[in-house]
Amino acid sequence: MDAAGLTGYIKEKALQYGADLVGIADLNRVAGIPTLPQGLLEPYARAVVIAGEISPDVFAQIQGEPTPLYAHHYLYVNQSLDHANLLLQRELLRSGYRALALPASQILDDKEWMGHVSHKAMAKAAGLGWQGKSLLLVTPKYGPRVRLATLLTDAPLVPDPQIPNRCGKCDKCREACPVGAIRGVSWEDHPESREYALDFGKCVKKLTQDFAKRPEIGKPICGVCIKACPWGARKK
Ligand code: B12
Ligand code: SF4
Ligand code: SF4
Repeated sequence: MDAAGLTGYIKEKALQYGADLVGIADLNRVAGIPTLPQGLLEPYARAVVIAGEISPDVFAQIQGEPTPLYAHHYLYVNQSLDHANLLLQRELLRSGYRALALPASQILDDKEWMGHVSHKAMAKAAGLGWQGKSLLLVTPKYGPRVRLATLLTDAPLVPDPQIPNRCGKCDKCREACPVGAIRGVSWEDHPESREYALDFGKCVKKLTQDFAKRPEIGKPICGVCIKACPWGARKK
């Protein structure tokens, strides 16, 4: 199979395996990005990034705080993305390429709050959307109402074009945040630091010291800045 044929095949499989969106990133686009462990991206040239929608009806119930339904739903979408990613990993391994499926939501460092690599940055590099003022990945179709997972490979897949930032003058996530963590700043490509976009400590404190300690939630989740984004509003 040539590169275009393999790219089409992998994208088709991603959708069949349950992803709602799929894109290909050239890893040169994220050169210098922090990873755990350091040098994680070195053997690879491309990333396949998949997204799974969370229903707008789940967010309809969120009024300033997460709900038990969202706490269940987000875990289940993570699992379905991990499953799709493993099946895609198998496709690439069987075709003779290296492939490493990274988990949708595994925290490796709970002081710096880091996973293997930022799926948001990878998704942006794969043309799925842009990192909005909330720092979330905003897609044209579902807004930030998606969860993400990344598969690293050396297969010569054809990269997708990137989408420029479309936040414009919108400020809705900043207005909605219950602790005023979103500074409301914008950027062309990506923020120079997490702290530049967020008062990060305020968000972490609310999620870990309040929401995660509620027995019916039990996880550091929130969902308020996701719900606020007009790009994620129901389209019909
Ligand atoms: C740890 C973690 C948290 C921590 C820390 C969050 C944070 N902002 O980093 C806590 C518990 C607070 C948290 C909160 C939330 N999280 Co969280 N979290 C993660 C996790 C597991 C790791 C994040 C990580 O490693 N960040 C590292 C930092 C450095 O990356 P970053 O935030 O993208 O910012 C940098 C890069 O983007 C970089 N960058 C971007 N492009 C480029 C290019 C180059 C060349 C360079 C050098 C740098 C660069 O610039 C930024 C500054 O350095 C990811 C899963 C994953 N592996 O990605 C989920 C993830 C980011 N979380 C997610 C979500 C939804 C949330 C919450 C809304 C909670 C919820 N589920 O309701 C909030 C949102 C908070 C917010 N506004 O950002 C989703 C985001 C989905 C989306 N549409 O964007 C993810 C991707 C999980 C998933 N599989 O979908 N989370
Ligand atoms: S996750 Fe919640 S606390 Fe954190 S920035 Fe979004 S709205 Fe604010
Ligand atoms: S709510 Fe508005 S400012 Fe925030 S991420 Fe969405 S479009 Fe951007």
